[in-house]
Amino acid sequence: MGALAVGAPRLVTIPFSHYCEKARWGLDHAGVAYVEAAYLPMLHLVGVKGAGGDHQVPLLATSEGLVSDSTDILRWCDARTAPERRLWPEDAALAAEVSAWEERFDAELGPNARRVAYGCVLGDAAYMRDMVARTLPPWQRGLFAVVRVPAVAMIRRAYGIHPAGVARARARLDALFAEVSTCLADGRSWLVGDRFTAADLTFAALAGPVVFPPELDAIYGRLEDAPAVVGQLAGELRETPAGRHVLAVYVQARR
Ligand SMILES: N[C@@H](CCC(=O)N[C@@H](CS)C(=O)NCC(=O)O)C(=O)O
Repeated sequence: MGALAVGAPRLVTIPFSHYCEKARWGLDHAGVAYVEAAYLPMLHLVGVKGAGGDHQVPLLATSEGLVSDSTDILRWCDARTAPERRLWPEDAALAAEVSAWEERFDAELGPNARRVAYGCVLGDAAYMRDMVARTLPPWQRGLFAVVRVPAVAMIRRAYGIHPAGVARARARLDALFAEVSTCLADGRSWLVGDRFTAADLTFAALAGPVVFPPELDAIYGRLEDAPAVVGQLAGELRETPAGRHVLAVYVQARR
């Protein structure tokens, strides 16, 4: 167990990480007040280690201890939410279905969406600079201007951002979107049961960087201003039922 936070929980993030958006959404949905401590990639280690964590974000430091994975953060939120707003239904069979989707999205959608999205934008210095400017304090913007080239090279290495890797990730993304589209083909509004759950939240949050819902403009900027490859990617995914589900879930459950 790491350092205990005094007062409101502190959410350590890389602000444009989709796993961090998932955690933020869970906290907002539960009505939990928190303070976000946002860091550039690599610099996030200062925030994470300082709070007593390992190396990944999101990390939630609470007065009861650390919660160090986006799924555990959603569970932590659920334990503080009225039953009718919980992200896992009370019914055990439905809850198991929610967990099955949620775990698949964490394992398959998160890494592949990250690879595809970084593949589109990492090489665009102006886009990256603007995203950093939208989401991080001035001193980190200044630092990014100095370290951008080696930082981008490290991100490329860490996540395997090269043409063949990005193409493989895109194929996996398309297969997962096709599977979700099939699940939605009976006209259902939510992936499991008759209300919003952790399955919808996780799918929408982790697909955010490739579908570009307008609710994320404060982070990623407007789709019209993004590199043309992003417009094409988001346009193609938005034509699928799964892509439309991402947009609909953001409208209905995130505004
Ligand atoms: N399973 C983790 C995945 C989180 C994750 O992959 N975080 C990335 C950012 S998107 C990270 O912290 N990368 C930096 C590192 O690993 O040091 C979760 O759901 O919280």
